[in-house]
Amino acid sequence: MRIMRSAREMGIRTVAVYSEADRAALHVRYADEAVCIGPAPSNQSYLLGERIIDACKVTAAEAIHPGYGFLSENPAFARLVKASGLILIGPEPEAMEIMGNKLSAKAAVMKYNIPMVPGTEEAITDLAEAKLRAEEIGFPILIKAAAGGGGKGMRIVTHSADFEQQMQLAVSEAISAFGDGSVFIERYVSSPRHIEIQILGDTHGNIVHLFERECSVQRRHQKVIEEAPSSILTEETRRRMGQCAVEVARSVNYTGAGTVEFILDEHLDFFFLEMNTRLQVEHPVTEMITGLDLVKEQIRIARGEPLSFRQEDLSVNGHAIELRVYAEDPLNNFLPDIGTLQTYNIPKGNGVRVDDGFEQGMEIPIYYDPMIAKLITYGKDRTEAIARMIRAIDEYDITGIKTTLGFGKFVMQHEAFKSGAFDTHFVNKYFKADSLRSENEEEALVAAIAAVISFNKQSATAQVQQTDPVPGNWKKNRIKFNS
Ligand code: MV4
Repeated sequence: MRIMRSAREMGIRTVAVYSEADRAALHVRYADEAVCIGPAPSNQSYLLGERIIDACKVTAAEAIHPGYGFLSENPAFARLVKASGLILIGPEPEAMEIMGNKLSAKAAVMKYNIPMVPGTEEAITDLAEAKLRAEEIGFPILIKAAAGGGGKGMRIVTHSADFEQQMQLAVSEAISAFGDGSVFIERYVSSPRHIEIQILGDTHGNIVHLFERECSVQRRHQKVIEEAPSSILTEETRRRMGQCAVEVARSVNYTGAGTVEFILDEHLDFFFLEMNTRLQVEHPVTEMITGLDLVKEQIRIARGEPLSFRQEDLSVNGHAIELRVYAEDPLNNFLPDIGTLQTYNIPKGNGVRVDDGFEQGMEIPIYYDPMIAKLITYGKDRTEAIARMIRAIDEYDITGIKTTLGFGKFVMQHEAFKSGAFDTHFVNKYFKADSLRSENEEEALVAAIAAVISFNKQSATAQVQQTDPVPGNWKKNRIKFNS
């Protein structure tokens, strides 16, 4: 839906591909044409590149936007698209391939002066040698899988004595997850912030950055809240990180939209980690603060057009926050919750954007990612964006499935989030299921009171009186009643 909307504004006709589970999906109805590419499991549909190429042939489609998941970072698919005479709206397969491996990514940027966490430059082949290197770096160290993603194959080693055992575990995890047992080590940055820079490169050698996104609020490597700009960066650090990101992109002649991922330590020193060679889920916050449409930019780049702006033309305007709304139960260890959207009403009004693909009455399928929507708010500053997010969460009306909306409100109201003093440990450090239970109980109490009042209305004695009201926070206001 997100991608087709931009295509439509550009006068481009679209073809949706869908699995049997998605027959009734909104994107199927929105597209000019739609082609079924197989059964529900993604390895029998959305992950089959050949089926997507076939869908292009039968509809005479000219280009493919690979989205944010599935085949979007798959160099073999990118090559297949090219070999079929089609255009992939994304980078060249070579850039995808290099950045798809953390070690080759680090090697590619080595000749540029990019700060990196001290560690081994090649895959570990000799345990004894690696242990010596770990002792040089100093514990704790982090073992990472070169082919890794989503935190898989990562192991922290606190003591030298655990090194061999943790290495073996990391290698076997990497083999089973990626079919590639290459691992390397780095100094472990214990409480980092995750900050990433959006870049755009055209096919004429122009590369710009679109500032940063702060993505530190995550749970088990699944991002929950993203914002732009980061509340912690100074103008100087922002400029230096942006410049580094442009150089990282330049090291692989990057074309299209991409994201350069950094961690920031407690001294605000930053280190390059990896590059994501796709448009990311959290791109809307960058769109809000720059005024650009990143999908349109991707399409223009794929057509061979030069960027229509230079770095000096870009600036940060206001503040945007995105909450990922997952069909998960925060009270039950974020277990995915499937079912029917019995009620589904989205928030509206000034500064609110909802990117979703569901309507009231639809089923949430079990087959795919549990993220059902993204709620994005924009404000003149961070305080306004937060207040607007809380207002929008309160307006969002979803029944039939459990969601992470209440969890999002918990984060927005937390002192550490409000003050900007948080890192990647925010959720583990501050969130307990009890943090939400009290709010739920309060809502239940309000509902019970409302029922009593309504029941007693005919006797005309019911009175509701709020004491000490807090504007926009009515659920927290104490209610006195007599009936
Ligand atoms: C790190 C790190 C600390 N030190 N590298 C996690 C996923 C992958 N993209 C890189 N990750 C990390 N690499 C060093 N040397 C901590 C993390 C990390 C993390 C990074 C970004 C966002 C969330 C995270 C959660 C846990 C660990």
